[in-house]
Amino acid sequence: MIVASTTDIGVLYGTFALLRAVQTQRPVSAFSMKSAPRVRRRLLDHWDNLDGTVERGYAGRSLWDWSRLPAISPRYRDYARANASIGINGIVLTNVNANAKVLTPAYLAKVAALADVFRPYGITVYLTARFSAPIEIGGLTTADPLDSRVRAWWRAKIDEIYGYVPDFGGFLVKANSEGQPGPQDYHRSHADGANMFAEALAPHHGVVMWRAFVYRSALAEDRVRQSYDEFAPLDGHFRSNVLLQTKNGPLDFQPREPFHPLFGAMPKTAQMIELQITKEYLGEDSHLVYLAPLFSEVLTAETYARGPGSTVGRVIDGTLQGQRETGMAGVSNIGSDTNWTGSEFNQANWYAYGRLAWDHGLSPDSIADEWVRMSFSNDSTVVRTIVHIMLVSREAAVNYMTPLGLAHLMGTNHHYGPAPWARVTRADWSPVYFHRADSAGIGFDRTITGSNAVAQYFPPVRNRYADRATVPEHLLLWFHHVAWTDQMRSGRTLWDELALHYQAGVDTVRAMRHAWSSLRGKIDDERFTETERFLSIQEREARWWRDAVLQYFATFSHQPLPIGVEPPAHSLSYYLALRCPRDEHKPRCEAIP
Ligand code: GCV
Repeated sequence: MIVASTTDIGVLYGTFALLRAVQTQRPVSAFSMKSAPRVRRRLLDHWDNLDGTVERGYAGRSLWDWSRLPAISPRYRDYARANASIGINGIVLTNVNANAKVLTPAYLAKVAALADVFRPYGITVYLTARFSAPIEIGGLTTADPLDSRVRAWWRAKIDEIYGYVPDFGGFLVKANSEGQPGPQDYHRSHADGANMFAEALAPHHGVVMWRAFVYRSALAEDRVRQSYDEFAPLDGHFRSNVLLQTKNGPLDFQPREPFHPLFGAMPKTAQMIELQITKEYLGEDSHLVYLAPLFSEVLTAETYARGPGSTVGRVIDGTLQGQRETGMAGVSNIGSDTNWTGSEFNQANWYAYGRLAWDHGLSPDSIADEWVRMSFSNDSTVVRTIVHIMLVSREAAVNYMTPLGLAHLMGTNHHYGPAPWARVTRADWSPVYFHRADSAGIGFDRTITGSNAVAQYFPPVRNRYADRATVPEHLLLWFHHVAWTDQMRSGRTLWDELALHYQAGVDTVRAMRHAWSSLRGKIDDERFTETERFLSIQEREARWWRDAVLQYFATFSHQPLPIGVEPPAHSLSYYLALRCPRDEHKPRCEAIP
């Protein structure tokens, strides 16, 4: 058996591939494979804060123990090895809602200690840069990217960082988004901001990953238009070591969104995709939702930027438009839990992300098959059963949360559980802003008669989405406001179709639970019992979703539930009472009985 590569790290990856073949019981004697990653930077983005919390708590407590660092926990090495085994080669240690303190010498020494642990595994460290750091820790009165003192400050800071971490990867920046400071505070463009960092990083071969997730107050306009409107005109204005990091969809990591229209629309710009591994809007820890189908749906989506075959995957791997800098980022779901990710099945999403970052053409079922064999068993019944559960789980979540192109019906602070009735001061954070239900119908008109966001796509995608006759039904209400009694392709009314999707979501989770129960005794008790418990929560909460959403929409549609949909267990006022108080940020509000 020969494992060979042109680099040390390549040999490590090859060894992991061989181990994977052994663990999944492939015939090793005939084993021959050649593999190279399709994107260069395969990153995990931690949204971890310096106080040990993780953004909104989705990923538990942070793995990084900043108070003890530079002392090294053995878990850091295990973490690096696990990442290397799936080809991840970069870690952004800190939250995009950044804290400038991480750029001070005391923290840089801690960052250097982590970088030393990760380096042998081929993993480079990156940090988030707070745009206003020159003011907060630099004693300047401005952070204007065209001010020479500010530029000099960043140059010196970056030189200093490379003194601690000679192979530092660069910065990830969230600017002028959700209250974060940025170049627009000084009437400069995103390109001005990004290029300031890029210029200072270039001599060290570092990059800046500039996030395209921006939106202003959207009382009058459509929030999902804004990132494209802001960035598309800047194509060609970014330096070559800037990567524009764009979320998979134009809203915010929903159970289903169309792909982001910026993919393919900036041929002179290196574009990374940002996927969310942590399940912010998908039931967080307790819902079993395997995300490879979601990731793969967007990576294989046809943008038509250069005709057929212009998939999102080919935009970000540079083969479509010739970019040399390429990358993918996954928002990490890893915390300090013993099993890393809070639930066993969340590990599958970490695994799937790494495998797809290596090769975006891999199929969700082959990845699930590998993961189950390596994590549970090679027994064919166990593999078949668990892979099936995983593969149906994402569509189940779409069905019981936001079917037919609905989006953002979740509680406004915690993003857990249904709150289609919620309004908050910021209109574009409110479910009512997104679903637009009224007595006539439901859905956001993004065609020419509405916000016309559909025009941001290339033809023929644009035409397909704009036309009620051709829009895929799973995106219908994303692009159209549809009457409750309009006929769907099935011949049913929209109302009946919606209700049946919610019921299908509940039924699928029940079937997942049933299938799981057949595995008792075939896998270890600990993981069997944990998953059984989570699936029972998931089933109860799928019902919660179905009941709360349908009862609320029934107040507009005045339609009865179709045959086949179970009557709600509680009244609407009961569900309204479960709302979370405005200012609470906890991963879960009141659980329903
Ligand atoms: C890091 C969403 C999340 C925020 C997150 C933001 C982002 O709005 O709810 O918690 O902040 O996305 O991606 O920047």
